[in-house]
Amino acid sequence: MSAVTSSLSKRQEKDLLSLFSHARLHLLYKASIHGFTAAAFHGRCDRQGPTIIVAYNAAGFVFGAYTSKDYAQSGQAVSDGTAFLYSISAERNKPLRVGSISGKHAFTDGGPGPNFGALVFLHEDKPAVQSNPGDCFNFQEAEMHGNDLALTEFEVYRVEGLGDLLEKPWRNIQWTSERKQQLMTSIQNYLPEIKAVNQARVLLVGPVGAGKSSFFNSINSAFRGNMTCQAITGTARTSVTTQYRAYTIKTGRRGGTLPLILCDTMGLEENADSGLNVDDIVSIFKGHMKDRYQFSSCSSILEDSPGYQKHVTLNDTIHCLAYVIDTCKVSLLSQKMLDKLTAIRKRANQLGIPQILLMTKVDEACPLVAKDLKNVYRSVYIQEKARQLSDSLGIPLSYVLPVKNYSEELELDQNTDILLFMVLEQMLNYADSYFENQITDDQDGSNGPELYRSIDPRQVVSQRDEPKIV
Ligand SMILES: Nc1nc2c(ncn2[C@@H]2O[C@H](COP(=O)(O)OP(=O)(O)OP(=O)(O)O)[C@@H](O)[C@H]2O)c(=O)[nH]1
Ligand SMILES: [Mg+2]
Repeated sequence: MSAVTSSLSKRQEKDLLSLFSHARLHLLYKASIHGFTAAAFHGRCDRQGPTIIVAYNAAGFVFGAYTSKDYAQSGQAVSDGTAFLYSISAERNKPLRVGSISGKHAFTDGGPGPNFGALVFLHEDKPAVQSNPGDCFNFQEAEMHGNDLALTEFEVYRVEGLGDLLEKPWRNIQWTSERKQQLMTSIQNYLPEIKAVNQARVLLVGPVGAGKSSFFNSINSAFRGNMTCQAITGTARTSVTTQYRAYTIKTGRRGGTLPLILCDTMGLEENADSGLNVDDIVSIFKGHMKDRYQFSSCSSILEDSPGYQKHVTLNDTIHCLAYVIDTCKVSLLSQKMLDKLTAIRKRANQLGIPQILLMTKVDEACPLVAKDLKNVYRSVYIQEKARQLSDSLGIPLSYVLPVKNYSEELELDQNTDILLFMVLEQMLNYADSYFENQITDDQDGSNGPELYRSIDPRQVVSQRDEPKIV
């Protein structure tokens, strides 16, 4: 999913949001990228629920129209008591808001560009607006758009209500230093159930920019005790991560390594021939991809590729798969992306790999969570997004974990660490389920009872005991 970014400045976005009581904006359509045509507009904005049009002109006006009703090209005149036109300009310290003239409809739901009577956007499939004040809405043209009817940009956002806080959280978290310590200790003391396996291997997979590399950096920072940035992170159209990386994590500067390897990948994109491909993911599942393999969108790793590892053991295979999804983009996941994720899920199921879903950027998604991370399981919005993800990917809600990565902070934070460690603890629990399945699969005892750690959970592991994969 390549990133199409908003042209709104922080100040303009704040002004726009002030027109609603408690909302988030999701960019659906940007004419400079998708085309200044009615067809491009309808292709992205029809049947999206409440939306706001944001038109920009060279005179510095940001103006447009809100409706809570769907665009559906029905040909009908649509009434909407909540619809309004608005204008934001640097000269005004509050947005201008204009409701419809009493008894008049809000817009004509036709095939051409959005037609609010007084403002007709994408007029004749051009970057232009037609202005007819008095037709359904009344305003002074100089105040609305400064008489500049040529558009420099045209965007449409879905407006999502954020809801409030639940009285009771949907998961109980102890936000205490004792809990943080307890989680840290249990993660550090974890030992995979199979003796010959030294570390649980967890694979991070998800769309471009979802926060996969940041998750590794955050865990690494939390265990080292200071901010680290070993994995390169950032925002770009295509994946910032282009190499497969299997990261080990140290506890403290000179401490030992955690019994966990986090494997970072290139981001997924909608199209079949861009971003990380499903065949490469399957090779990673089976342990065939070497650390630092350079991904290529157009071809997958082959047995004779330099980064291909032929002989693999249980130490090399993936023991838990974590999907990483940006909470802000949940409702914008395209069918193509969902299909890709479903194909990955199918292959992981076939190989018996347990799966978990991380919902990142909860701070960006909900201002109540940004204000206080302890609201994460009380935010109606976050709960709704978790349910939505669980439904669309067919993953039980209990496998969905909201998380906040460190992104711009200079100091560690106890609550952020607790959420991060809870995710890690679940990953290790799920890796155990994978190991348990290996044990069940081997009940004929052909590998010998000494294979499993349950006999002596603290026994030191020898590299020479590695069981072979069949
Ligand atoms: N506010 C906030 N920003 C985040 C969070 N996680 C990641 N980011 C930011 O999102 C951007 C993308 O993060 P990355 O970790 O590079 O994402 P990625 O999934 O590795 O992306 P690719 O490697 O390009 O596929 C960066 O600017 C991060 O700082 C989060 O939980 N909260
Ligand atoms: Mg990355």
